[in-house]
Amino acid sequence: MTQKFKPYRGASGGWGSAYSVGNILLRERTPFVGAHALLKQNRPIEGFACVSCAWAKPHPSKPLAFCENGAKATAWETTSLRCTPEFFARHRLSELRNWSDYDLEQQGRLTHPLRWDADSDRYLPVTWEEAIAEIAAELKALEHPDEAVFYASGRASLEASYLWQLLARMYGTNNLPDSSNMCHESTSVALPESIGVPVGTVTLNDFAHADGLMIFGHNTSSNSPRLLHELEAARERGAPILTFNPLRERGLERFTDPQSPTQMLTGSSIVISTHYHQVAIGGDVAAIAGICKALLALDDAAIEAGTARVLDSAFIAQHTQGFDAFEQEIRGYAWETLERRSGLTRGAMEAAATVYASRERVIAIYGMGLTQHRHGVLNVQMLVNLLLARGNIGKEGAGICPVRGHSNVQGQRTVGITEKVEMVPVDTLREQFGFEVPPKDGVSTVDACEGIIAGRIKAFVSLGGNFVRAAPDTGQLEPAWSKLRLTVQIVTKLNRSTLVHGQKAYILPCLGRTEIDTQASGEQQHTTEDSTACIRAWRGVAKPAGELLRSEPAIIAALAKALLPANPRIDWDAWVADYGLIRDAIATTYPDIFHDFNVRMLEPGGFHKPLGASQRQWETPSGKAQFIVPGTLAVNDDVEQSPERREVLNLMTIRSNDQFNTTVYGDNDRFRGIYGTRSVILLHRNDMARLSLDEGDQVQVSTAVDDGIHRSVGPLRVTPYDIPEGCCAGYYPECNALVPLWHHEEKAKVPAAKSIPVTLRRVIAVTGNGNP
Ligand SMILES: Nc1nc2c(c(=O)[nH]1)N[C@H]1C(S)=C(S)[C@@H](COP(=O)(O)OP(=O)(O)OC[C@H]3O[C@@H](n4cnc5c(=O)[nH]c(N)nc54)[C@H](O)[C@@H]3O)O[C@H]1N2
Ligand SMILES: Nc1nc2c(c(=O)[nH]1)N[C@H]1C(S)=C(S)[C@@H](COP(=O)(O)OP(=O)(O)OC[C@H]3O[C@@H](n4cnc5c(=O)[nH]c(N)nc54)[C@H](O)[C@@H]3O)O[C@H]1N2
Ligand SMILES: [Mo]
Repeated sequence: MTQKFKPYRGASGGWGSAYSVGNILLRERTPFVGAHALLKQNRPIEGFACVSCAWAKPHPSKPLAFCENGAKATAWETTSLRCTPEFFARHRLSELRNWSDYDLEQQGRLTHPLRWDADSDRYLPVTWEEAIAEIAAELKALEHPDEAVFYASGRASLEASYLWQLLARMYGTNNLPDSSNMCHESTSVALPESIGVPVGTVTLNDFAHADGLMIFGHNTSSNSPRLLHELEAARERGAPILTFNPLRERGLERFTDPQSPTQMLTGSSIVISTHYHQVAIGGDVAAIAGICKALLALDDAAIEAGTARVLDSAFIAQHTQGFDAFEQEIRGYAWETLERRSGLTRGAMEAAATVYASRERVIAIYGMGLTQHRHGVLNVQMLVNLLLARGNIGKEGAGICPVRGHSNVQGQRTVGITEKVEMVPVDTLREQFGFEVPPKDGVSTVDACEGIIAGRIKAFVSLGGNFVRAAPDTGQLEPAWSKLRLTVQIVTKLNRSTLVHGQKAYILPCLGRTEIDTQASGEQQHTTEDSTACIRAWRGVAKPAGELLRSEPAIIAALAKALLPANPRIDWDAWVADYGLIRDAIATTYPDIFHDFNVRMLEPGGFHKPLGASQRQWETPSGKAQFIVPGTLAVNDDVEQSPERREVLNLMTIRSNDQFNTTVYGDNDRFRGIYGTRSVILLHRNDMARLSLDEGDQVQVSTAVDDGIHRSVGPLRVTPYDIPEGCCAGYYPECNALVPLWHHEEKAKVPAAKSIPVTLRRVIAVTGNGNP
């Protein structure tokens, strides 16, 4: 496809979205069942939960309960394309390693268990029995269970996730890193300190009652498009929406609802953000501090005028701690500093405070733009501070809303996938299954990478995902990864993590969530938890992509039987035969959340996990909600940007509208007006002028840190863009090689993929009009 760069002036959603869905159905040669499956998408009990994002599904469901990207994800899974042993007979892995992510996954669904054959450098078919026995033997041969890692991407059901953590812990390790470690772990660390819960406090009901919304660092139109319906409804009620994002994301500006015949036929659209603030990358702490400072000034004025207070002083007195220190710190910041750090004017921050102060029920939504920073935890806590100042937590229509990524990533934490022992009900598990949870914390994603690079970790078993591609510092990780003794990928499609493999390597192909899962007791249901802590049952509707595919619970149980000594309290076969028994076990481990699980999962609309904060019960050490004093306004204090380092830009890695994480559906990023290529770097025109770069120049991008490692990606096309000066953007996962492993959130260890200091070097200059 030819490359094209042209601002997108349309709304998000609308016909562009309908065409895009049509295209992928054609390209994946989606059979009728696949297209038909869309009608069952997000229909609880009779249908399946979307395999794309974790946004909540309304009850009752809408006639077409899917969005553009959900439809793409379904088409991707229900494709009629197959990646069979014949494919591997034609291609050696050394060849496949040069293929793009797109081309690899475009081969379709994997159909056979496979084992890498060193002599021919190919994957050859192997029986399930052999594969499982050999993997178990390798794991048993390790000197210590901590030499193995059990990674989980966030898609597996609650049932599969529960079995996964049990398998790892009974084997002897808490090495259970997951995709959250690269994603919302900043949330999981920030919120318990602030409000005593690890997840968001709002439900769809709150969205229906909010009279104001704020959106920080979330690209809603591409990544959780169904959330646009809640935003649209809020706008129709007259609620203002304040957006803070370095980029003017199109779907946060205008949206045409594909479900609205009037909007579709008339081409009309609705304005989503009433106020759009292009904060600098990493400028959120300063921006929120500025809004809080303006809020304090409004409150001072109200006290003087004898009018209603702007701060919710009763709430602050009764429910919170630490306000005085917080207030003092905020008053102490100079506007000039806040402006420089945030990239916003004082007027903009004051205007935001005025709008915020005028609303009674406000929800704050956020995504990776807050979490993937050195101070990602502080980013989140500042947003909570802002909500607490006006009592916007624990009342209907208000609260904090981290938008989770993978469709069950929140749920897998709920049932024990975590490397942190303090999160595990050790006593209950001992009583239930008669085993001791290993006392030592396991590894996070970053720790796992360090362990692999240092040679401490010898085996890596993945329940989904594409670790090698999703993790930071690709240039360090890949060579180390191929020295692992064992790599096992339980996946649906070929990806880079299957090709850069260990000395013994297996691919175990599994059923996807859209597919009918038949076990000894009949067709099985499974459950997930969404971003609003709502737990529900689902079932697949499509015919499995191959006869040999096994479900994730069946694969995990087979591994457990081969790896672990027999345990009279666990009948793995019975669990696989009837997932209802796994749910009974989950209910025993976590009775407060999952009592009567098999019944409640079928309730219309599912059931919600109890969350103290949404009832104003604060499960923090002080028993109160905590104001957190920022202490710093810096983006990267280890790689601080000084005026002399003006050649250094701050790079964020972003997703296009045509990808799901490392799965690249195509080369177009429609809403950003970029077509036919992902090899671009988006720059402000002033930075281009200062660095003497022209549109269309090709540059090599290097990480500007001094740790003795050269990290570079390119060539990327210089593309002028509406982005704050000093900031630039490139695509994930292509730019992951630029993220130093140590450049992560300080407490949560989430790679700081949104603020990488980089320099650019021109390698090919354009001549004339913008064409190389
Ligand atoms: N179609 C599709 N859906 C997805 C995914 C996908 O890849 N494709 N991925 C899923 C997953 S796992 C996740 S975690 C979510 C990710 O969804 P998002 O949380 O939206 O993550 P990103 O796409 O990385 O976009 C981050 C946004 O933050 C902005 N941003 C970057 N830096 C800053 C900053 O310093 N401050 C502020 N205020 N904004 C900033 C960027 O401009 C961008 O709009 O989506 C999920 N859903
Ligand atoms: N630079 C940079 N790096 C990032 C990010 C960023 O914004 N910037 N984002 C981070 C985030 S938020 C996340 S969540 C991670 C994502 O990291 P991962 O979750 O590891 O990666 P995915 O790309 O989602 O995994 C895709 C693979 O999952 C497999 N798969 C798909 N469906 C199923 C299924 O039903 N079962 C099984 N077993 N396998 C399946 C397919 O084989 C597919 O190739 O990446 C992180 N890395
Ligand atoms: Mo994510």
